[in-house]
Amino acid sequence: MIRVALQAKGRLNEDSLRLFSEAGIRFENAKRKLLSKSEDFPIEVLYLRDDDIPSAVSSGVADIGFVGINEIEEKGFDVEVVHKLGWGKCRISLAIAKSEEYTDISWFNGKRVATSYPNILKKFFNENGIDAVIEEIAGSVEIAPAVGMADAIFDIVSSGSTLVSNGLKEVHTVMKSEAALIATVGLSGEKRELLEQLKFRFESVERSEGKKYILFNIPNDKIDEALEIIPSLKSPTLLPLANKSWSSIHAVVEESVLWSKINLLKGIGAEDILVLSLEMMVL
Ligand code: PRT
Ligand code: ZN
Repeated sequence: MIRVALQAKGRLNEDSLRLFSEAGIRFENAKRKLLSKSEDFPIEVLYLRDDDIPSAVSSGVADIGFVGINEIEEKGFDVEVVHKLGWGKCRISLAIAKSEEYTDISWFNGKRVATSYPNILKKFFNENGIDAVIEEIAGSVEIAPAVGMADAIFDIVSSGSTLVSNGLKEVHTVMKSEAALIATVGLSGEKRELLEQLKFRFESVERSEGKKYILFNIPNDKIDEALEIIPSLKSPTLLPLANKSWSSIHAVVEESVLWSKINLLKGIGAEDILVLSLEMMVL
């Protein structure tokens, strides 16, 4: 049995549960219980605030967890980052009032900066020789300059629209973050084996993202041209049809180029083109 810590509610909760579900693992009463098991895999889930996940995994209360890299950096707990998940992407940036003239990082000397990430900011200021006052606040950081609590903020940004609507501008990105699968350092035996199985499933799901499965029929003398149009990860599948002068080709194609490939295939006489969604690519 392995125990995973997931965010109880918030930005990472849904994507975390979706990834487990796509990997064939659902949890009982996912919304109601703080600790719930799965019938599909020897795993139980512990729902926590994201701030508490690094310490839970570091201490072994949970064996693994999904959390933003920003929380790991801020809390400073020792954990193994097993796999970056590619979602929950954001940056942590310094922002100041739009009306202020910004020169360079030395602007922050002698200023007060409000943040919920004091440790990351302290380290950044130390490394850059900046002498500023850090005001730690738990939330509503972006309002601090307008109410006179601080001259600037250091906070998470993704689209940037929260900054704009509070009359702020982003002037320096200190770190980039995304969600990651983390584990207790030195996890071994059965738990390590289960972690490897999970990682294998997650990677199979991720590999299929942005890809479609395409099938079409093509006259035999056009097979070579068709194969040039759809370079495949592996050799595409080529099947004979009842009509002996035609064949069927099956392949995996990047979604971003799907329509241009379909046009090219139609141009060389492909027919009965079917596009299917792809759930997993287990290599
Ligand atoms: O209750 P709990 O403590 O678990 O949740 P929380 O409120 O601390 O965290 P939550 O759910 O807001 O975010 C969880 C994680 O998602 C963060 O630790 C980041 O790793 C990641 N993440 C990704 C973000 C954002 N994008 C993001 N945009 N976390 C917060 N934001 C905030 C941002 O600070 C701003 O106030 O969302 C607002 C909108 O951002 P803009 O730039 O798109 O306007
Ligand atoms: Zn939090």
